Amino acid sequence: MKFNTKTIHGGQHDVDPAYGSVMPPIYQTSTYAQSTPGGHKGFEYSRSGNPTRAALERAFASIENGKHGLAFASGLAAIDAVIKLLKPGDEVISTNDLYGGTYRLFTKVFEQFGVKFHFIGMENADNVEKYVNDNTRLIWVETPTNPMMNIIDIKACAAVAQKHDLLLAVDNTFATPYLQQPLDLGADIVMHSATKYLGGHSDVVMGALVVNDDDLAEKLYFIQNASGAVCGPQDSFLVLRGLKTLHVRMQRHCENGKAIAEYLLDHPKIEKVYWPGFESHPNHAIARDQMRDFGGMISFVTKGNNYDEAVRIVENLKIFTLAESLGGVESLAGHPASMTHASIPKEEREKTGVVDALIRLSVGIEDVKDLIEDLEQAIG
Ligand code: P1T
Repeated sequence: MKFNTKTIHGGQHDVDPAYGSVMPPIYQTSTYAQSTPGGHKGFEYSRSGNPTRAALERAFASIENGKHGLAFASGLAAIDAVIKLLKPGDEVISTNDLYGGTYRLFTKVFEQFGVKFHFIGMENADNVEKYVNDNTRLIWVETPTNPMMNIIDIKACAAVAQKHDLLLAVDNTFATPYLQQPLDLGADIVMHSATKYLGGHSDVVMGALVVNDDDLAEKLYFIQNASGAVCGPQDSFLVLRGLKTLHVRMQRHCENGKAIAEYLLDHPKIEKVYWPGFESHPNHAIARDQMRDFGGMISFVTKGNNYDEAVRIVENLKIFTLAESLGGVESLAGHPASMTHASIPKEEREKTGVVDALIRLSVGIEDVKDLIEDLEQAIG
């Protein structure tokens, strides 16, 4: 089955044996009647499993070309489950440019349980191997990175992971499986904030994991059930509905993203535009190799690198909404230093380019002429 068919039909066979409804019913129930202790029809309690969530988990697995999908209450809950595979003393090599909440979870929650994180630049994958030692268990990759749009070579990281018997997890939130499928490139775990492009309509907070390996799936399922950060049936339904248009939404996000990146690049008041579709992007060749297109996420800095100017621009936007999050049909603008990445100490974030004047755009699927006009009037 091709990707554009999988978004609609993947894992959706036989979703309603009772009446044949085309969309899976929302099983709004916490529990299931048993005829005798243990005598149930596959579901016993909705933390452990729910038919609507199960339909979504099959869809997640299908679009990421994986065998097992797991849905969580948020993207961070999904990441939390991955790190719970580790033990005190274990070490993780993570990209140093990543979502601020992921950094906060790693440093403020898991470091106190004795897991050690190395935050390193991964634009050159050779750098990764230098940090491998006997305690290393996991490589954590986000690509494109949030918000600097760095591109990390997934195949090269997979080679390091295989050589040293490590797990490779890829946060595929920015790219989505429409643009890249990390399991096919050698990753062991794909993670999503399904809050973003997978849901696609800014109405649900959710996370996802997809894996191929049966043992790994069993361990993650154990953690999902034992820790309990599952999503509800209503949210599962909404994300399933969102998924069905992922490919058409992504096509338009990419077209609009390209037009806006090029508009910003030519703008006399803009100093620097971060978007992997430019040939001048340092890892454009890798992006071209591992991605199908370049997406609708763009970051930029105005000339003079001025905080007040950045704030003035995001406040003046009328169609772009100033808000956290990304990946919905509507365009959003964010100020990472004070919003999504405020939990990273200033000196750490500035090392990776998250300066006070940085603005991040999630380009939506509106008419691109309106979006450019909006940027024009806001930048001035
Ligand atoms: O918000 P949540 O669903 O828990 O997902 C966390 C997360 C994980 N990974 C990436 C790459 C993300 O971008 C996020 C959430 N990001 C934002 C809310 C944001 O505005 O960047």
